[in-house]
Amino acid sequence: MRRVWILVPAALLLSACGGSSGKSGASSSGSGPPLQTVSLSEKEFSITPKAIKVAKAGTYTFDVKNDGQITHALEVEGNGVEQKTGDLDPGKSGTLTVHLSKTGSYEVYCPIDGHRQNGMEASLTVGGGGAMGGTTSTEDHETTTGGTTTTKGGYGY
Ligand SMILES: [Cu+2]
Repeated sequence: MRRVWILVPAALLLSACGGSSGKSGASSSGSGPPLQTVSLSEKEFSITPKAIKVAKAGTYTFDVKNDGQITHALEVEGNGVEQKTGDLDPGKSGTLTVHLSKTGSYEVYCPIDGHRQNGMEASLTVGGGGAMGGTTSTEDHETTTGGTTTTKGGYGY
């Protein structure tokens, strides 16, 4: 009857090893606390950074500062989302908490008349969630020298 004593612990060990394979990723969806705060700067007429990327869908807070001389605001739009700050006087900051429930592209722009057409827009990309080590690259914006905006593409006034 010694065999029983040997077999039982062996069986326990086997089941202990094989049983706990693979965590089922409990993805907490819904509106939790913001995953990240994205800082933006606005002036005439640009939004910095021009390309915003976040790793996955979720709730994000946009912290926007008006570094310009006139009133600006910030709107985030796309995939069923449309939210904006109130008017931001020069030197003021505002925050906008947005639930980006879908991956894909969103538009970020200044909703004040004509500002977007003059260049106050940025792209926001929400990644697929599989990205390892969420890289928030806010470094790849072009360095535009000089304040003269000579990019008048449309003359439809
Ligand atoms: Cu503006």
